[in-house]
Amino acid sequence: MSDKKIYFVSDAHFGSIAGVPSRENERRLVRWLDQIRSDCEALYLLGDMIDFWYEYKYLVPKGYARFFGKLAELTDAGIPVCWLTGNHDVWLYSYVQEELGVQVLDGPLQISLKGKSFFLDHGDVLGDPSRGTHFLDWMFHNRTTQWLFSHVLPSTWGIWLGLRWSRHSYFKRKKDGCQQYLGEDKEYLIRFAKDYAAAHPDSLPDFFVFGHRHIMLDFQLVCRSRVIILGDWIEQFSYGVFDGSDFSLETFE
Ligand SMILES: [Mn+2]
Repeated sequence: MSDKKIYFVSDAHFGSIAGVPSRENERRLVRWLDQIRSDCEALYLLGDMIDFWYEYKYLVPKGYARFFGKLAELTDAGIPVCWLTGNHDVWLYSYVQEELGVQVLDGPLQISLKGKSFFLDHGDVLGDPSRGTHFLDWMFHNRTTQWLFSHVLPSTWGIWLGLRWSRHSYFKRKKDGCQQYLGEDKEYLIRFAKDYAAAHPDSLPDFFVFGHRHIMLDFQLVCRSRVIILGDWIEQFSYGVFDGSDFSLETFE
């Protein structure tokens, strides 16, 4: 087995208009990708890398040139990059696949990596009992709503609305004070993993890896299964790395 590693990162929210230094964060991510490149076997982006992405048939949003260029460089060098969509970048249709060679998937993804089993997802819906969350998820993935958004709303309004919505959710998160770990009974993703473990005792993944919560968490679910939440690339600059035997959460710079 190769001694290269699998890397995981999520929630950079590039392009945010909530007053975060997005360009600086983007440069930092590119430096990180440069650093891991030589021992990176595969890279998993677990969603919300972009604060609001919507692509039209002939148009994509401005920005992200350094980030996208670096992804293209990795895939050109034969390093697989997989992007699991989050709730802010649901609408990655074909552009990054065709232009950057990045595989785009809607999670959850169950996959074996270097001999261990992984359950990967952005984590915005799993375990969340709120009807609002499920309704939004349904609406975001609905073909008709997508068609209306693409063809009826002018692109300027569409992107403006999206960025405003994203900024609203950024400040709501701050106001609600849910940037901290809420405890295993209140964290939806841990609750989801517990239910999953109870329902699938024979096919329990070694690692559940999620984004979305913007907290760094490494939680021992049962003796041979852990729940990892990756943190973010806004304030924590955290990532996950799996070397074939152990998974660790680290921070960059
Ligand atoms: Mn999210």
